[in-house]
Amino acid sequence: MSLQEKLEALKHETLAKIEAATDLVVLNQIRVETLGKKGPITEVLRGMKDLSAEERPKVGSFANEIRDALAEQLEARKEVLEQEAMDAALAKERIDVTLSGKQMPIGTRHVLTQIMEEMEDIFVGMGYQVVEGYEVEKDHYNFERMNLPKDHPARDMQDTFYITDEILLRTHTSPVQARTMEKHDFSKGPLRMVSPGKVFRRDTDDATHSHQFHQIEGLVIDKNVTMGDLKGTLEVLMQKMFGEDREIRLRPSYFPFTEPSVEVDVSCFKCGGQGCNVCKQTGWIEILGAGMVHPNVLEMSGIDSTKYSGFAFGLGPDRIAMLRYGVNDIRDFYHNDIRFIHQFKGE
Ligand code: FA5
Repeated sequence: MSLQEKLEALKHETLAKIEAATDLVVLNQIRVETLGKKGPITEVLRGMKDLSAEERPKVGSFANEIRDALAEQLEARKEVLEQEAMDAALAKERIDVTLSGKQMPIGTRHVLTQIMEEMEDIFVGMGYQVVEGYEVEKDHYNFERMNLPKDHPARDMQDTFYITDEILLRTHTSPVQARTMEKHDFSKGPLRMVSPGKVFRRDTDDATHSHQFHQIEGLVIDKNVTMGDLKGTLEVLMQKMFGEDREIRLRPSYFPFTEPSVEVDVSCFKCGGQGCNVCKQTGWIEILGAGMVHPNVLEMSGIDSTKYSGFAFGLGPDRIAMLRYGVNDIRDFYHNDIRFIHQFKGE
């Protein structure tokens, strides 16, 4: 076989290999094997020194032709394979933007938290500060500083979870009054505070009572604070919570820490006062306890009761939420049934 024939055969063989190559690694191997320094073409070119002067340029230019043709085919095939690799990668990474997204369940604030924050906002708008208290409290603040010494019969009004003789789960948010009063610097202005939070009583759970519930305590101390201020404040609160045409009425009551003490009713938002199942046919709904801070409570906190007076109130957000949303059983707030909770998505 002449050199030319050998080269011709090599060309055909290599072109077939190039055509058959399906990936870039194999293609590169073909290039190295055929056109590389140790490849057959280089070998032919190297052996030219043994050829006659006549044959040398012919074989030389033929070998170069074949080398160029193969290099061209290798390049062309490389482009095809690169394009195919790119297409395959794009197809694999393809994102279908029309697919619907995964729904992440989003939590909501509990309806009682929402109600309490709504009321806090109303008070902040009237210049009150929001104060946090302790759920585990001293008997001293929960009772004694609230004018309920150890043997006071009115302690029975709030059946208590004791931890030790002196430590208990607070039965109301009123101890925050005492803690705030003793710290307040009256030279800087009057005291206006609300304190929301959990309270605990050994009450038997039923539709309107829970052993754990919430209260919002309110306290204002200044010179010349009157019962009229208390009434006006609570009227604003109730109108914002239950509608502009709500009215309130005060009924005499008893709390050891206020004198006089009142129970506050709001005119029924459902029947407007005609009488219905929500207000038990009375036209009024009892909503909170309040009164003028007892002089003993002021004095025990180091406040001169001849100069200062104040009002206080304690309302139950659980009951307010029940009234507003028509919830018949307070225990629904605490069972954490997602079907119930999800009804109050808030804004
Ligand atoms: C008190 O706890 C007084 N500390 C309120 C107060 C503060 C009066 C400041 C004067 C001055 P009372 O026990 O009535 O009061 O409770 C207040 C409110 O808490 C009630 O009107 C009611 O809405 C709510 N409440 C009381 N017991 C329960 C209970 N077991 N479950 C749910 N809510 C309750």
